Amino acid sequence: MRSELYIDGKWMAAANGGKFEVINPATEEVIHKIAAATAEDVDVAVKAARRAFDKDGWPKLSGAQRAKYLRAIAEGIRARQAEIARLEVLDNGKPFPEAEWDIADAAGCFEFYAGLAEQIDDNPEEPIALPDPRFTSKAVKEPIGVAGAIIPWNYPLLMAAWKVAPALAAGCTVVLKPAEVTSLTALELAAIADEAGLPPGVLNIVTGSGSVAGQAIIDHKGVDKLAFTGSGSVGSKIMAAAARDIKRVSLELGGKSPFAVFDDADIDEAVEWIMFGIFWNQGQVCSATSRVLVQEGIYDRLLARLLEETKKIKIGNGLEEGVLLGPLVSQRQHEQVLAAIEAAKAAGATIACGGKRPESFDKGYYLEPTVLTDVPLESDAWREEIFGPVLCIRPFATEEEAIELANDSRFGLAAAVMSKDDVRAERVAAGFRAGIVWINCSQPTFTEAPWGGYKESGIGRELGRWGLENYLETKQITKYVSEDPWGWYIKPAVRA
Ligand code: TAP
Repeated sequence: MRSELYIDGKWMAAANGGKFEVINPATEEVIHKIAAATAEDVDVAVKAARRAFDKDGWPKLSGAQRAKYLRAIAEGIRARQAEIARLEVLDNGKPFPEAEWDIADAAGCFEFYAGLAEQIDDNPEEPIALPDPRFTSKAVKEPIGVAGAIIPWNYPLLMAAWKVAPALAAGCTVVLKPAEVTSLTALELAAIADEAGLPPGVLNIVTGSGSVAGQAIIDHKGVDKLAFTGSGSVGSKIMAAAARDIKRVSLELGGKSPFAVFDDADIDEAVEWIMFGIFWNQGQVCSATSRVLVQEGIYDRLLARLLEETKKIKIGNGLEEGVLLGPLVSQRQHEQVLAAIEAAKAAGATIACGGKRPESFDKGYYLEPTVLTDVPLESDAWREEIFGPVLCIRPFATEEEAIELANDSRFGLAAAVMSKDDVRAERVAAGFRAGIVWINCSQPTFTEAPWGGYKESGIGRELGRWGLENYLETKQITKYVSEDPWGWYIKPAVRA
């Protein structure tokens, strides 16, 4: 396990020697200590990233040259997939097969953006048709500069990949701060990038707290672009910092995503997707479909099946075979989710199953998968992100009511609909005010497709070509091509 900051191609301790503890959420044991970057360390990292961008020529490489590094990083991740997945389980708590899936996706993300980097070479400029024949014009894309990337703890390596891969493909250089509670795999990414020969300063990883290292990144004048995934409250601070310095900004924030199941849906299939939508990764998923709406005709039968299946979920250490639900990521998150369940009860909700720490565990941040019914529409449980394995479920009568309930939220990240009537499913999908809509499923995520939210769920889109655009500026180059030496502006005045 690595324990130092990775800055300018070198491993180093924090300037003041500070460290923070890494806790295994399954056992509550301290398993490691990692350097806690200070503002001084962040300054060194940003200056290295600036130099790599402004002087050392990373943005001047062809897309194909940058793609070689990205492909080498993808290969490096794949070569160590099981080992990195194990680290992710120790750090985050998720079941090992889920971690393996994440690590493979992270490698795939680097490969995908290698492909897009090569395409930049194929289409370096876009001609612009002008109404005046004395001029020609074209638009070219150029990297924004130094990107400050701040990521959360729910998909540690994958979230790093979602930001680092498109930024490097675009020609930006990066200072990345992983979440303090899950920094291990970001440091492995640095080691892999180093082995891949990535030039010094192109990727810098500063581990440490949000209030010190994160704040130093967002306040640094040498950073041109802020890319953030996490809570709305920190997202708002990041946007304020970006507004002050006119930095480019993209935000991927939370959600309270609905899943509407119509009474022509297959109940077993629906139950499977509902469970995937809320219990995967312990429900610590920004797009978790945490508000399920079920049409009255099948509500009772579906709820009964859901409770039956939910009670069968094997809870335990993510490294144990067959475990489907690991511990929550941290004591803080465990306390917050338990508090949200208590608040739901106080507001009048019924705990149909779960709702507490499983009795068989006296250590570890475990929580039973929880289903809440009778959740008042105005309660926090219905309206706010809980970010844990907690599902709210309620019946609806008509399509109009389902859409209205689904859209009655300050968030708009994702939404899902299930119906055998394709025309209706498409109509409901069109009616959802959300950036990601799933029909007859919940959560499948493809690197190729745009990811991001409406309303308070964020600004901008990650993944696909949209993810690359996040790190590019558009430059207009217009040329005067007329043979008339008098030009276009002066001539009328001279004539007069
Ligand atoms: P946040 O506080 O938003 O943390 C996300 C990242 O921002 C972490 O790296 C964090 O650093 C950093 N950060 C915190 N304060 C900062 C500041 N002033 N300047 C710059 N960076 C800063 O999320 P959390 O506290 O871990 O989780 C709280 C809630 O956020 C969750 O319950 C959930 O509702 C939501 N959440 C959403 C997502 C997604 S994917 N949308 C992911 C995680 C959490 P630290 O290392 O110090 O935390």
